Amino acid sequence: MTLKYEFPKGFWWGTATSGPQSEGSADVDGKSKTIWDHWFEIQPERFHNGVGPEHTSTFYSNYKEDIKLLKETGHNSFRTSIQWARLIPNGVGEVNPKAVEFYNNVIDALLEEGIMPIMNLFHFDMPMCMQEIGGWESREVVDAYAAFAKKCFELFGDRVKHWTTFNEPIVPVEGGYLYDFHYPNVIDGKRAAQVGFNTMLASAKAIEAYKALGQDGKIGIVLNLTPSYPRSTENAEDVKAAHIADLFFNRSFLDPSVKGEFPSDLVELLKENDVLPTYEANDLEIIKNNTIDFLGVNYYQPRRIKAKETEVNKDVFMPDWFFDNYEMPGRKMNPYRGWEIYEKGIYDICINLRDNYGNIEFYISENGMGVEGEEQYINAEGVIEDDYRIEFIKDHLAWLHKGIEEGANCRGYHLWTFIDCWSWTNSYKNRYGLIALDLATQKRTIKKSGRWFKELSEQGGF
Ligand code: BGP
Repeated sequence: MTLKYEFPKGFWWGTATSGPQSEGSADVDGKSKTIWDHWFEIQPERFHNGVGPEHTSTFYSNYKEDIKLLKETGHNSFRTSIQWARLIPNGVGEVNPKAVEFYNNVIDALLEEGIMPIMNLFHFDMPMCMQEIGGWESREVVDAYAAFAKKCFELFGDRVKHWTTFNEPIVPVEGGYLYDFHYPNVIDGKRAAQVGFNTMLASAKAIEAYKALGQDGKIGIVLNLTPSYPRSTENAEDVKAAHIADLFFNRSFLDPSVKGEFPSDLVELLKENDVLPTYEANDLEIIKNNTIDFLGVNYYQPRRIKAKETEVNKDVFMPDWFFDNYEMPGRKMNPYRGWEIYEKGIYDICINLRDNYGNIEFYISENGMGVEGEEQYINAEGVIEDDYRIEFIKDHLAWLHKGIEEGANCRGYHLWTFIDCWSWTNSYKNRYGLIALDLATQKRTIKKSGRWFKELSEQGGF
């Protein structure tokens, strides 16, 4: 069969999930609380339908069967995360043997099925004991995280050859310190800047620890890139506003991760507004010397930006002082999640990485479509016919293919997600999986997209 879109040999086909969203067993076998467990205890009403982080799928107890389903849906690679609160329940010190056993079993089972594990070390899941001493505002936590990362490399690095230090590090900054959708629900741009800087430093320190061990693998970071498009490219104020949004939400982590340096215009802007984070003498050198080997790109949506038109409260520094979001007429929306669908964004990312970031090796580490009420698409055989998801993937892959043809160094495509999973404050509102989960019975049923994904992976394209 001739394929219209054929991807390079050895392309990574798979999905991503995270420990806190899939493992369940939140308080089993010595795992301590994360900020999510804590926040749900004190404010359950902030979670969709009051469904908290203990209601995930049951990967902790059911990983063997789930890994068979990975195989059945054509995965040759898979990303999940190691929960810090499970491996080192006090944040520092003693390692939990039950957690070591679990992650060893998962890694071995993946390898037995010929599925390459990509292990991530932080997916929004700050151990509560670490938050209590300041979370990412604290240097002690930065060092504790680096020690946790080193422990993971020592324990699992003989088999795991692809690591990522963080998933979407900008999200806890936005959610926890700017826009109130993660614990600790602070709204303060100055503190946000410090949290962002310390997270970046923590990533570099983990990379430093990895390199010092001399293991023969690669280490990277997963960033959610949101290309920023100005309302009008002819309006200098719109262009400037889009540039500033790009500095805050993309380049704040992309530049130091790939190039080892923060963008000078971002530094200037923070300085002018008296919100530059504090740092120690050799922090910048650590960041400079410990850049990534490869990048994971999560792509969901672009940002549409216009010059600031609305009034701002100048009491607390916020990125929003410099731009407004622009509701571009006619843009295609995912009505459930409220996110714009703009397939070409994935191509623009390819070209940006090719031209401005040394053509860094990357893979699409998340892309996906969250849908409510998928039960309405169940056919007589009990299978969800999610043709919209297949179309969504194809449309993005077509643009990704074009980017690769034009020289972008992309090694794979991972969908979010494998089995429908629990999702932060949205809980089970939006379903993203190749496999449907019945939360009450824990029954898994492969969706039409899951069958199609296997074909896609086996053919190496479509
Ligand atoms: C990404 C996260 C995932 C996942 C996904 C879908 O930002 O890395 O953890 O949740 O988005 O988003 P949501 O669950 O908010 O709909």
